Amino acid sequence: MVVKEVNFSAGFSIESTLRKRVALITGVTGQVGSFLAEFLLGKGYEIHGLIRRGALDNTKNIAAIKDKIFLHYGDLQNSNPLCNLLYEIQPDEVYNLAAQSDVRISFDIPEYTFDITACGVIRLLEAIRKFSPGTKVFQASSSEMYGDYPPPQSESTPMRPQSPYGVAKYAAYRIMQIYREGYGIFCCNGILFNNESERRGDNFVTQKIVKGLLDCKMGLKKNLYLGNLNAKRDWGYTKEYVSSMWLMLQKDSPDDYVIGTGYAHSITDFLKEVATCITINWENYVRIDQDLYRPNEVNYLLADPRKAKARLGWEAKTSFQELVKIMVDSEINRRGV
Ligand code: NAP
Ligand code: F7E
Repeated sequence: MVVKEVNFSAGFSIESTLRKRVALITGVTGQVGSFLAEFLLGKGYEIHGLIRRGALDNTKNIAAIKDKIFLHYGDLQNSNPLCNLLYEIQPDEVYNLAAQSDVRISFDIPEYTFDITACGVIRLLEAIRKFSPGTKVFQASSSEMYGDYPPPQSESTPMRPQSPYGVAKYAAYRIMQIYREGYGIFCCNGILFNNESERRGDNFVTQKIVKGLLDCKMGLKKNLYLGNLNAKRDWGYTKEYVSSMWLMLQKDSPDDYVIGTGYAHSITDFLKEVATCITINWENYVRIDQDLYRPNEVNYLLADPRKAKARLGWEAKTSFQELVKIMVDSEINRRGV
């Protein structure tokens, strides 16, 4: 077993310069995890991904890189495989992207959401503390933690989560800080505002609108049913967010950073932008379904990302209009129309 130093300030140890740096990504099959794996491969890392066994193949997002990374079956619900994995691979960096990430669904399965999204982080941190304490850890925290606290939201904004998902992410965020302060583990929270891409899951409103309006345009569907159109989100492009995660772990000391664009738009704005791209009158097709409203809504999320720019040199470059176009063009290409 390779024994590594616990040293926040020395950059890379001699031992780590002699071998490839090793990263473990949980949630590697998701939209963020797949972009991060590609990014780290480009930096020469040896990548290990934690993957759940499913009845159906869930590796669509990593199809192009599957042969270049090591996949390990496991689940954040289960400590033993996490402990074994940390002991065996002694990663330099762990990126925890695994979560029950759907806010709406967290109201239906709150207990499960908390178990994965909060307790899962405790399981992972315990495995790191016991078997690989020199490993640096990135946690995908969420702007959903701010809940109804008015915008803009920065690292010092109070958190008042409004969903089971938000509460679970807040618990995980605090646990990360406790392991940082209490055990000296290099723990960083990236407080990610909404980030989207051509790999976004179909349940989330951006992808639902892109695919739904295209279905209407092609005559495949008569209507697109949505909930609250007035909520505002700070939407950025996932592909460029992953470098911020890596940058956090390259700093001399661990810290928490807001990652977002600094611009917010409503769901209606998103509808209008997609409609412009594909030339359709969205109002003819969109219908409101009260069942798609949430028991509690988060109305307005807007990042204040100045700390990330000042300390990491990171800022979002893709505009709202460019993001929408990326998602629309990708879906049009996929359909071959
Ligand atoms: P996503 O596409 O839903 O990906 C979630 C990943 O977690 C998938 O790989 C999923 O695996 C895995 N996963 C779920 N439950 C698991 C479990 N019990 N054990 C192990 N793996 C499990 O989400 P994303 O958009 O990539 O987001 C990545 C992370 O960032 C999540 O933690 C999310 O909460 C957080 N976040 C995202 C945003 C955003 O706007 N995208 C903003 C703030 C924070 P399967 O393929 O098997 O389902
Ligand atoms: O909803 C409204 C909905 O599900 C955005 C996750 O990545 O970002 C994401 O969570 C807004 C909400 O994302 C529909 O009420 C209207 O106000 O796309 P969403 P989210 O809840 O913001 C945060 C930062 C994360 O951390 C999460 O992991 O859109 N909305 N009508 C709708 N939303 C959905 N899903 N479906 C609708 O029909």
